[in-house]
Amino acid sequence: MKYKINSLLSITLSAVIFLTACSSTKSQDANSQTNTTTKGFPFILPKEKPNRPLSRAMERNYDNYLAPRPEDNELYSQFKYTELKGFDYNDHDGTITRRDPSKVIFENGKYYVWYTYRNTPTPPKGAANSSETIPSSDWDLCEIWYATSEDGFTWKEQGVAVPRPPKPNVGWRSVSTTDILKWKGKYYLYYQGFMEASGKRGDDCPVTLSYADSPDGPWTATNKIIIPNGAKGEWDQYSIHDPYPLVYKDKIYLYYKSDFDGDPRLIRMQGLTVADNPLGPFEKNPLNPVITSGHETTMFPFKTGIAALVIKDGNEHNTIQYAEDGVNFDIASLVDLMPIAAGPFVPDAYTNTKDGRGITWGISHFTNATTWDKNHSILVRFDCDLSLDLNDPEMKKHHVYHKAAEHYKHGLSNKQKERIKSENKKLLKAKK
Ligand code: AAL
Repeated sequence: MKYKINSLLSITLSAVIFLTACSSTKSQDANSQTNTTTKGFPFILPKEKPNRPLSRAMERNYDNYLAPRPEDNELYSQFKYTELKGFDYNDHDGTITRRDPSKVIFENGKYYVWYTYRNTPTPPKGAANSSETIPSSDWDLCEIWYATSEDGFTWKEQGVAVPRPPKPNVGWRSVSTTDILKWKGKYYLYYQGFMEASGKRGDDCPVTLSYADSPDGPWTATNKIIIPNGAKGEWDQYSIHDPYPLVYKDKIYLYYKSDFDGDPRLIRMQGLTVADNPLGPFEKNPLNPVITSGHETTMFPFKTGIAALVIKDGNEHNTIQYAEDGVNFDIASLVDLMPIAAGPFVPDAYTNTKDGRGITWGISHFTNATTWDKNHSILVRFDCDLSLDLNDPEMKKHHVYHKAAEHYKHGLSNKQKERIKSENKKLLKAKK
């Protein structure tokens, strides 16, 4: 009996001990679980998305960019600028402009760039004051000129590539904003062809084309509209700007921009049109506009897709975007001080690559280079690291530092100062 009682006691004791042990392991487990879930976000930013609850912003930081840190993001870069040598601007009196450069290409042992060139008796005077010789805008009464260089810094201007054709051919009023395509050993310049002074209604034009066997010309004008404006009521009914061809998926992928929605609500977005032949027919993508922001077009093959610099204007300005299919773009990075109207050197622009390597430099422009009454633009070189083959930590710094003087240049207008004065007055009056 004694034995029975003892063994009963010992069984009960073991059970109690076992149960206590179990419950304490359980609570230890629970504690350690609580500890990991409530522990703060790690001090060292994880390279991979951590398996823990994340804020929407942190989800985005891992899902939307090529890397969680800008310096590891191949589509993030700073932009550095260098004044070009070799171009004369008539003491910057506004009578000579060079703007909207093409992509840079390397042929015959040198770099080539084409651009809008204006040489007029006066600076632009607006549509109302324009005439056969007085330009309405900086890109009115222009020709397409080109220059060559061995280092990309010092350029030798070679003169006209595409002059204005005689009236009434497309572009008789002005030819501007060109870009180059190399296709099956021939060269094609796409450009805006104006049939009236820019600014009469808006900045209205279609795109036309000249072709040549050599980048030095001679260029044969098609005198035809190659990329037509959209039908009445469509977003691109008035303007096809900034034609920008690439060879992608065995075809010519030509991106462009249009101004729409009417003045003063003007909006600028970008579209895509595709052809098998440089002379067309081009078929506009049914999803156009494919980029909802930006101003001039700047794209390059990147990995298996297409990357785009989305510069001024729109909700997504100051971004670099990427489309795996060349059509559906996502924001890949947010950047500062972007090159305006950038024409990059894109070695694989026409190789039909499925392994785009990116860009490291190009030519862009600064508009209103001095003052509005001497309005003209100048070409400039930009450098960056948007390349899979370069790793330049200086280009990957996280922000651009501006001196106070730069900020003060963007001061309040008189109208804004007046508004603030009257708001202060109202507050003071209410207090009395
Ligand atoms: C540029 C470009 C097109 C416009 C005008 C000249 O920045 O977008 O070329 O027509 O401005």
